[in-house]
Amino acid sequence: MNMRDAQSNPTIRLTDYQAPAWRIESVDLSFDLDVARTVVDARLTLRGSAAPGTPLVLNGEHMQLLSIRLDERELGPEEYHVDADRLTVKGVRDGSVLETQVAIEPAKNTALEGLYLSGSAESGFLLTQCEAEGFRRITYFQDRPDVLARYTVTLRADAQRFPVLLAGGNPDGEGTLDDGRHWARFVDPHPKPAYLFALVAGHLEKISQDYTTAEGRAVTLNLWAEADAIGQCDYAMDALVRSMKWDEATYGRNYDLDVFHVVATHDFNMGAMENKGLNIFNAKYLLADPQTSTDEEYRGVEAVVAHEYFHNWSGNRVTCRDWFQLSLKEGFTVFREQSFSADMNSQAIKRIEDVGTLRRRQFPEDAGPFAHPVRPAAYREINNFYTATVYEKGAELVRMLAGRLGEAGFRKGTDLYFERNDGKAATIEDFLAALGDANGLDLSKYLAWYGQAGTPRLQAEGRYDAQARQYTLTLRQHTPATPGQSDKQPVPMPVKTALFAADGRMLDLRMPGEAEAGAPERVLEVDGAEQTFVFEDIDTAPIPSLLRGFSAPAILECDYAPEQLAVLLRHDIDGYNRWEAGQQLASRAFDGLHDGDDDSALATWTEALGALFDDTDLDPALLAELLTPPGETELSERVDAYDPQAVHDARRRMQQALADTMGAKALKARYDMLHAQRGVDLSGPAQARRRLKRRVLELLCLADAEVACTLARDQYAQASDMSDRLAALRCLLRLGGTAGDEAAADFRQRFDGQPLAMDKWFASQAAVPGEDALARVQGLMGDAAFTLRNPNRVNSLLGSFARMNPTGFHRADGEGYRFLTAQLAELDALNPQVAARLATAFNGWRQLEPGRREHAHQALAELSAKGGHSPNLGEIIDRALQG
Ligand code: B3K
Ligand code: ZN
Repeated sequence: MNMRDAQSNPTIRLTDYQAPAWRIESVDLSFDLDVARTVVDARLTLRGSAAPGTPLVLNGEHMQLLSIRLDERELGPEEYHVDADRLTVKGVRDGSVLETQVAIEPAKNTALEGLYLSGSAESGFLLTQCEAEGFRRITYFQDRPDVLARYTVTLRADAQRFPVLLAGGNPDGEGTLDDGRHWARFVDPHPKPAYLFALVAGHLEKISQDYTTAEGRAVTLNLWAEADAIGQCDYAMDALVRSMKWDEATYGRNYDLDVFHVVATHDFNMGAMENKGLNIFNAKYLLADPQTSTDEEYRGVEAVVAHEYFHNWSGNRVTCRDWFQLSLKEGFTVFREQSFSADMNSQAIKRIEDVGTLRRRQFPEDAGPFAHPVRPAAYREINNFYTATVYEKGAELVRMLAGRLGEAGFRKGTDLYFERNDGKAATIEDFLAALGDANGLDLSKYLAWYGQAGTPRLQAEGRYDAQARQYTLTLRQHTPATPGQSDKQPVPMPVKTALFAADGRMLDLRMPGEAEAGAPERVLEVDGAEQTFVFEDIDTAPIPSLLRGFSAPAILECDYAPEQLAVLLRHDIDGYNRWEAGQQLASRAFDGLHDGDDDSALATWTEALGALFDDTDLDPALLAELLTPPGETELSERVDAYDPQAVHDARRRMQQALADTMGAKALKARYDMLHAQRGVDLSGPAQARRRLKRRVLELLCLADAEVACTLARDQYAQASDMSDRLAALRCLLRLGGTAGDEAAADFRQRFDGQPLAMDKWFASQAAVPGEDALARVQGLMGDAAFTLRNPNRVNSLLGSFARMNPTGFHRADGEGYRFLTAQLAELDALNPQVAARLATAFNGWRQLEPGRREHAHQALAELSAKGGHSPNLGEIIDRALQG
């Protein structure tokens, strides 16, 4: 067995890409599966015209080579070489067949990459995770996405211990063997890279459904889970069928195997994985039932099921040439998933949620030490680049392209992209070329977005000339420097624009050269550093509504008066921009409180919301979002020396003022009205009501704690679904006192042994603000249900503390930092991917006020000095310290 460490991981650069010297045409794998020791036989048929003598270099780690044969001949020691992370073979020709046999140890695999065990050695099941580079822990192979091979996989195992045997592809026979063992074979007709390989073996139950694709293929859909969870798969099945239909209708994409398996596990490093024909899901994104899942989690299941299914084309049929192109599949697939979710739910709310996620997760990334382009130029550990930038900002870039081409043009473009690149490993250039060629356009200027880190600033300045009845809008863009990339270019930015009068009227727009007024909403294309746009026949000083629908992933800087934002908040017909105006106004209110004692913007904000609160026609979900100011992380970006307590206090004052403006009586009346309509109902309107009810209860906690406490206790006790129960628990925990303790104790007992509910129990306590949080979290680590070996548990307790609880984590005495680095060191030895992700909580340390900054710096420096980290954690710490 061998280990890589941070020192042995060299930097990989996009500019160094070289096509492989050898290709692997087909691979025949056979597994003798067991928990402690699994033996893997691989038979690779090699192709290539490399210069004679060019050795074949295969990746392979954490395995023991038992035998090696080339073209049916056992190789002698001088004919091959085994290193810690590779196997080099001499004498390979076009058409050669290489056979290796290796042994691996799944039960010892705590990194959850390669073949590993979910659950206990006695009753758990075996599964694989190969993306990005896990296949090299299974057998010696060219573990890179541009090597596409045809797979035949045979699984053999004890029939009692592993009754279910699954691998990707179509089933190709099964049978029994001597001594209680059995076998099953699978053939995948579609060439695929190694990262899409998967197998699963163990005790699992399934639900099945027949599906016929639009092209007429009969497919069996199987969703698999352990016996105690199989009853929670129905919603995912429903979401899968809807996703398949949607992709047929929207992109003309059909499923392409006879069977599609999806398996749930509680032990998974991320959300889910799109392995060809055998998706594997973190249980959190597959299992759902009203008792243990919130409305938000239902929407999460729907989105992730769709996302992984959509990868079958955007990712699997067309894959990435190298990992720098990751956003080719991820950004595009996130965009596809966002469009699907918007179609299934509410367009405006989905957009608000997605932009919110981008701001909370991607903007800070772009502003911190780990800033990288959507197509990074270099990496040490690719797993560190499954980031909000590659995913969410990548999706925004595809959205801009889709907007530029229009619905029909974009569809023509994606059709051409899939047709040209089917069965191939493609690049971002291939994507832009196909979209452009299908529409007779050159889209290569969009490459600038892919290569440049940092969030562009869009400055807008309007000038109204009453005499000429002209409004002139000047738009300027610049992108601040990011580590290692100081010179930035202007990027093509579609700025969707409308103009409003002070009375809320949307103005007709006529631009120079137009005979008469046209659409009241225009897309202004800003390509250069500065551009000016003129609007004619404008009879009143207008208020510009810019970047409507968040038409480009930029930060808008426009000198609005608070009253102008209030007009947009009340009257804009674009639900997203209405919310955005409210967020801008709230941010101004925050500035006034944080930087001094100016509460003028605050009054404008609370008054505008007060009026909207009484508007019963408003979608309750939108109202809930309007009533929520930007979070502490977003607000922290507005201040120079970030003092988390000061930001928290200012935000709390805003919320208090809002609650006081509404008044306890009106809040309680609205709560009662919403609560009267409760019941297990997953429809959109019912979810929207629960969303608003939760927000109203939170505000009532500020307006009248006593009344709110009584309501929350009742809501907790009588809840028929998890959304209501968890919302009440969170309020009670924040109110403090015995009611919170009692509810937490009840929850602990009620959901004992139910992992997904327990995760919420840990998370909601870890997120309660204040200095006591650290002691609470330390106490919770002693709970019998806590373990560092389970990624969901780590994220729910430590992740919530470090990310969702700024006043707790950033304690002024630095104890929060020292606690986290101690956990990171321990976690890294078990699971480097999870440790590295958690460590990114330190990324913003340089923005902190001097006292905290020094503590954070010291904690990081001490962790770094300890050495011996995984490449994953090492890269994150080094970048944070280099800045
Ligand atoms: N492609 C996987 C993510 C793999 C992460 C590897 N560290 C899931 C997804 O994006 O669909
Ligand atoms: Zn994905």
